[in-house]
Amino acid sequence: MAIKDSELILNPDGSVYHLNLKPENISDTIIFVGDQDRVEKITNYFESIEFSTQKREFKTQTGYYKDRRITVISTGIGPDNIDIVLNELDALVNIDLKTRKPKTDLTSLNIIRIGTSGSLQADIPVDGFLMSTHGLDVNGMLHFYQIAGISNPEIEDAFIQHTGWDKNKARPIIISNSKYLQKYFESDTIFQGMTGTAGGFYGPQGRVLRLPLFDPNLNTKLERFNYKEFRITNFEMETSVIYGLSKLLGHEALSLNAIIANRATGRFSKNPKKTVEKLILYTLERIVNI
Ligand code: R1P
Repeated sequence: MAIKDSELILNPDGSVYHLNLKPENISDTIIFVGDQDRVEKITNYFESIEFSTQKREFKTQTGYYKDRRITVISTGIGPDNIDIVLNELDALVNIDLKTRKPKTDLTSLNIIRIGTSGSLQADIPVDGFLMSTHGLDVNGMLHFYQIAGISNPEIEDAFIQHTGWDKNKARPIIISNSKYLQKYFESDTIFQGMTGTAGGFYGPQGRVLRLPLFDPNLNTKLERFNYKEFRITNFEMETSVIYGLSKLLGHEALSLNAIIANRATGRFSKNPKKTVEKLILYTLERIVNI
């Protein structure tokens, strides 16, 4: 059955509603960044750019780096934006936009996030890189989908017990990365760990300006969580939902983090732009081998 106009919204030119993209505008290798200004920091390294567009915070450029066709897209901040970006990108490759029907021959995208993040562990320093082996979802967005087959209840239960997680908050969900992509990006120079994905920057990540927190000890509990080989290394706002929706839709996803703050030591990078720049180069050099 055709998907109704109200459910899959297309612009008058046939592009998808928020991203303003048509199927031919994107590669199957896609870099996600949060900040729209980071898109050109990446595509400045490209030999050529064949397509650019922007609507709201969603800026997209597609071009070539060392003969590899790559799309870079800014997602803006937070899990809610990832819901839009991943569903619309998937529609571009896996739904026939003319007949409005899902295709039978599905395409799997390679999605690599280059993000900034705060470390929760004293031994993961500012200006380091971290690859997320898992996303720990503490924001609840994924509960609107059928996630039973992709979560890790054993580690989640240990986390719930360790933190005394309040039953009125959404159950935390743990989703693993793409092991297929991980092997192209792991090295001695990049830490690995479980990344907490919060639905906000201040309270949800334990920052106090004027509002008291529901659980003032939550960050300490996160820092101390230790179950089998799992510990929580850092906080940001997109990874768990990129991992969750990618798994559900059949895409490969990997999140790479430039650590620009250390919440355990209270330090902030003296040159976060340089750290992000180095992670961009690290990523581009490896993406061409996929
Ligand atoms: C918060 O300042 C934003 O920075 C981090 C967080 O995940 C959040 O999106 O990532 P980006 O630098 O990729 O946006």
